[in-house]
Amino acid sequence: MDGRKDFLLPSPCGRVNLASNNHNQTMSEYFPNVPKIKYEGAGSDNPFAFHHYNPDEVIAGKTMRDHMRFGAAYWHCMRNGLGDPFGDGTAQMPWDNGEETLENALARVPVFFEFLDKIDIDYYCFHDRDISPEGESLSHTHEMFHKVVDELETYQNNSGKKLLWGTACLFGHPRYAHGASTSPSADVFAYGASQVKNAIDATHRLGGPGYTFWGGREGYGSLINTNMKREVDHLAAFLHMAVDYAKKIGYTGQFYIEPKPREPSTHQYDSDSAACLNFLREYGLLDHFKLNIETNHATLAGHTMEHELEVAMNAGALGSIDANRGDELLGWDTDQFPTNIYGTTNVMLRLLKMGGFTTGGLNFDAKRRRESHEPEDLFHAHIGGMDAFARGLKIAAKIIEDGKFDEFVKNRYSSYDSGVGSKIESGSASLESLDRYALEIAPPQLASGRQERLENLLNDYL
Ligand code: XLS
Ligand code: NI
Ligand code: NI
Repeated sequence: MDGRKDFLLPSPCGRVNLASNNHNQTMSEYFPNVPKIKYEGAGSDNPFAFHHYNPDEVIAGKTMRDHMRFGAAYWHCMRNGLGDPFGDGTAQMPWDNGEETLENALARVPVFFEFLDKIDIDYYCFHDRDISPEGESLSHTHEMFHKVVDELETYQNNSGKKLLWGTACLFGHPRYAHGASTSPSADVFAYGASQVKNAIDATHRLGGPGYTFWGGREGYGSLINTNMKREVDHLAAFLHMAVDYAKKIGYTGQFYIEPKPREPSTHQYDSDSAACLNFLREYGLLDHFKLNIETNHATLAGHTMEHELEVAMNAGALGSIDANRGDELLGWDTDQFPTNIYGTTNVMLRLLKMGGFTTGGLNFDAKRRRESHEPEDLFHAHIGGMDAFARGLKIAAKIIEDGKFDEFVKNRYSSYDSGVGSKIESGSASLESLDRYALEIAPPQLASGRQERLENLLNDYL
């Protein structure tokens, strides 16, 4: 352990270790070496160009821009210093003086909007504590928050950029060590409620079509000191309050829950799509919530992303996507940019079949590697993710158009389309009627699942 210092896990909201702490500069351009990123086609070798994402190209009846509804994460782009459990942040942010002040918070806004403009991303997402710091009191915190929201509103109006969803950071501050709505302290619950009220106000004001709950610390470290039933009841009460408040102020945006099984908690109550749906049903919340599914969280839950998407879709509850990927060799939320075409194809296949997003989008909840510390790396990272999804979209559209997989799967279940199968599906069969039927037929003959043949076919499209 020599030479290794104690560390705090870098928080995705509001805690930055800056490698370079130059004082705020009044610059008109924060990324002077980066041009506006445009589509140049697959033949281009310009690293500052899209090679596949052509925003205005129409695929399967819609422009790529409208299919994707790409979002950038304020926390990763503006607040993630790229620290890790073993070392400080490395990210160069010459516009940021490292201070937790309103002035510094306001100074980040133009940087972020220049980034959105140059990368040609239409949407963004933020936690309250990404955009503004904790104050000396809760009211001071809210006051600074709404000042930065004013600034964001001005920049949105001047640029046409839009909020995809807002959220509150109920996991970074030490007061949330035991959770927020699941904290054993009712006062902490109240603080969390106050933050959420203000974050919903801000999301409403900024026209955000969605609001996300990621229960960062809504879980437990150990059951030895935990009343799980009370905690889950409290979580549900908290979400019901949010639903009631939205109704009261006329906020009609979509609420999302973002499943994640663990990290930072040992077990999080929103552990995967199925657990979230069960919780929402049990507490009468399913009409008010959809899911925001994140690829790396699916991996941590021991599922594929497509599994998580299908579970949500089958319940009519797929709302939005946090686009990233994990590292199969590491067991934590590495939040890497999505570069795996197989993965993006599988996501886009589901999205196309669902008929696309309504309120949601593909939010890059992703960060650069600690070694990619220069501002221009932000661009390379997002370009790669956008191109990977563009390729996934084109491949998925072709697969659906050809219909080969759909036909195979349809045929695989065709015994349910008529005869005894249709009676089973319509509910008119019983154990007794099936007993009589089974005794009369020859033993069932099975057809091959052809998994390998289909995997070969999928590879032919890539
Ligand atoms: C953390 C989550 C978080 C949410 C928003 O793992 O992905 O970033 O997306 O609170
Ligand atoms: Ni996320
Ligand atoms: Ni995550």
